[in-house]
Amino acid sequence: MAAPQTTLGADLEPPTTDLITLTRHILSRQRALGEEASGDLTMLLIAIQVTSKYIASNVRKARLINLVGLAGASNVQGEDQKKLDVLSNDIMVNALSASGKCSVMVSEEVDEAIIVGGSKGTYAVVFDPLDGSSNIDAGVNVGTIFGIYKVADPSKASVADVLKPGKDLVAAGYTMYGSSCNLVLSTGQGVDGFTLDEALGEFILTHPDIKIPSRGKIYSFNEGNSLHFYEPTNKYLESIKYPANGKPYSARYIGSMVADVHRTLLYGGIFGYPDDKKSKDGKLRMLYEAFPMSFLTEQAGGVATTGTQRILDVVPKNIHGRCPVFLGSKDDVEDLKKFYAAWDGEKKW
Ligand code: AHM
Ligand code: MG
Repeated sequence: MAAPQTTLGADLEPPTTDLITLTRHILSRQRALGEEASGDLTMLLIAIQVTSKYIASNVRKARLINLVGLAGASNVQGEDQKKLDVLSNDIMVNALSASGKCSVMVSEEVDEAIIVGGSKGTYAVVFDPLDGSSNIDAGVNVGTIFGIYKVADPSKASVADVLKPGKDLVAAGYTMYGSSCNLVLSTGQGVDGFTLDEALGEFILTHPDIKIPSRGKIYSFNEGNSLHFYEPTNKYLESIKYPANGKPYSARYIGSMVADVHRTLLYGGIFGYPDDKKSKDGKLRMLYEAFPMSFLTEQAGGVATTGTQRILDVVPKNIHGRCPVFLGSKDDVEDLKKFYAAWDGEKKW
């Protein structure tokens, strides 16, 4: 008997002859700004995309080249650093320093802000070189998150250049190292997603102008913490698990913010890492986790809140500070906010 046939391939399109690479995309955005664009942001973003390719290559080979496991040190938050955390950090610090366009850096893995001596760079970059470390050794998706601020006077570059609210970011993005390597970027004119074509060594525009659906069907929280959650968070979760219409939301939680936010941007729904009775500031770091992801979310038409205030309005007091995060589809996050608005309890945020 003949094997059953699939229809795969019946309507395959020939390959495009007009690839939009990330470099081409960034250059076209620069050209659209005309004379006022110096090209510095372009150079900086090109440096970042190279670090993403290099980190992606190391993540993929990690098990084979003895890059799994702990590095034997801990970072300022007291977390054990993995070898890949340290390597990814060094890759980014070296590339950004060498770009000549960056005079201040803040990394999750480095205690103090890094001031690049003698740099005339007019930008500051905040980053988590490899987010989702707990997933690294299991081969689960991890990612790099970055945000970019303008530096007013590079000769006086200081930590003050990054102690600014997320609404002041000029660009933000992340690279997800997963079944495919995706770089998602916003320079404040919407959000575009690129997929690394490993044969070409180029990020190709595959997700132009990402818009979050106004409502989703997925919630993404670490419910193992619900014992500690404030009442509005738990009540909201109840409302989507036992809804009046009998159609509960699905739960998806990878435990890598980049992967959970990436899915939320594409499919819609809500991602949350709440503050709670035990962790009054939540877990996620403001500068290099909450702000870039909130910037991308808003640029894609979604909402990002601490439960009671817009995340991008928060002014950070120190570079490794944390804040609660609820982000995603507009209608879903607005529903969550209503539970906080109706609550007469107190929380820090
Ligand atoms: P990390 O920067 O140490 O990797 O921690 C951040 C990660 C996020 O990617 C993820 O959303 C969260 O921590 C997961 O935390 P938990 O394991 O408590 O659910
Ligand atoms: Mg992180």
